[in-house]
Amino acid sequence: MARCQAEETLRQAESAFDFGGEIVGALRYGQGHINDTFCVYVQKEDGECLRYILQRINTETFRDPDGLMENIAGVTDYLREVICKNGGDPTRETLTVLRTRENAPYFRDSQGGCWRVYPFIEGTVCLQSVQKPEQFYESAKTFGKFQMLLADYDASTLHETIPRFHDTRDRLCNFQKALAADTLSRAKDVKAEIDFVLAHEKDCSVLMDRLEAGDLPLRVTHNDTKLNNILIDKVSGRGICVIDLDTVMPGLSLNDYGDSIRFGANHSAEDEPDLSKVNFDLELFAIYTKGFLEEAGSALTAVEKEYLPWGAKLMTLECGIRFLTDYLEGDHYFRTHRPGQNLDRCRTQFKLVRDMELLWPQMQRIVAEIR
Ligand code: ADP
Ligand code: GN1
Ligand code: MG
Repeated sequence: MARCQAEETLRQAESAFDFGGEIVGALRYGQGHINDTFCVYVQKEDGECLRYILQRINTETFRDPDGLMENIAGVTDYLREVICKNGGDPTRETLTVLRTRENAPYFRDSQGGCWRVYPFIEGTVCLQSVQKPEQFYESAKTFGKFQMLLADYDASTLHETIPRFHDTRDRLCNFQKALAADTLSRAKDVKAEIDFVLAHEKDCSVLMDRLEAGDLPLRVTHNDTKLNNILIDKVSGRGICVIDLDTVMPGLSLNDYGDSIRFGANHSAEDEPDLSKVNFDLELFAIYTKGFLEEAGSALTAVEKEYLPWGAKLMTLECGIRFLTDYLEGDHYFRTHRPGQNLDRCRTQFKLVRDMELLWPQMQRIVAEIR
């Protein structure tokens, strides 16, 4: 955002929300691919400093900001009550939507931009990759617990913020359309990746078929369970808060499990260009499986547990297909910082899928043992 415009947005935000003091600065923050996130610094009258997360909702991606914020306000209000009942600290264990002075969950700036505010959860870290295995275990427990805490949430009240978000079959279909259109003539340079997708066409239906057959239940799920969507307490090292609630919707527990594995069960960045550094780590896979099942396992059916390896593989495949589709379409969905970044992202995902296929019997054995 240009400086003048940023200052004007901050001025408008300050009149929309009561921050409890004066805004003294704001900086772009975090590494999300979708929303525009800023950390806002506020000075109270007594000189103490407060921080807030100010986010512009990506309304290209989330077409119904009212429905989206109704979901997030509803879920976080509900979590606050449950956390209080359980004797926890709701100011640290869930996001809190700061309401505007008119009690709305977000405000529109003069250019139509939709902005929401969360108090910054202090004393936490947000990791881009696993540094110690315990951190991955903590993230598993945190996401597993999140699913359990929302087990009785009325799913019928939730808006579907992105239709067919984890319908892998539909993602494949979108890829095929992008390939047929090939508007930027990029297909000729990514033949190997295209062939990889086409060779996995059948796999894309595995979980959707089981859902439609009634073998897998829909639950209230997060749907974007990357390691960097939880906050870890700096002192205790415990996972404390699940963030990035835009995609909380009815979904498959396997997808929440699988997306975490996709992102965290390796030691490289999602966009690592050197594929020799990208290796699926079975030990991390086992650690996450253990943590997730410890928290959410009692609620999962036998079929859900049996299909955990499929959750891991299909979320990785699906994400790779999405990156490749975006590359073919000109990089308009995922934020990129350099040319070819979505292609690099796609390649890491496909490398991880290949690794998983080679290690499939071991993955199944690990799940069976932990079950
Ligand atoms: P995106 O949807 O673009 O990924 P996120 O909601 O995940 O956006 O926010 C981006 C980053 O901002 C997070 O990865 C995290 O580092 C930070 N963040 C978001 N909310 C908070 C919060 N309430 N307290 C502290 N940090 C936060
Ligand atoms: C996006 O918003 P962020 O960066 O947490 C995307 C996820 C992808 C992920 C890949 C709404 O997540 O689905 O798995 O990038 N979110 C949306 O890193 O599309
Ligand atoms: Mg995020």
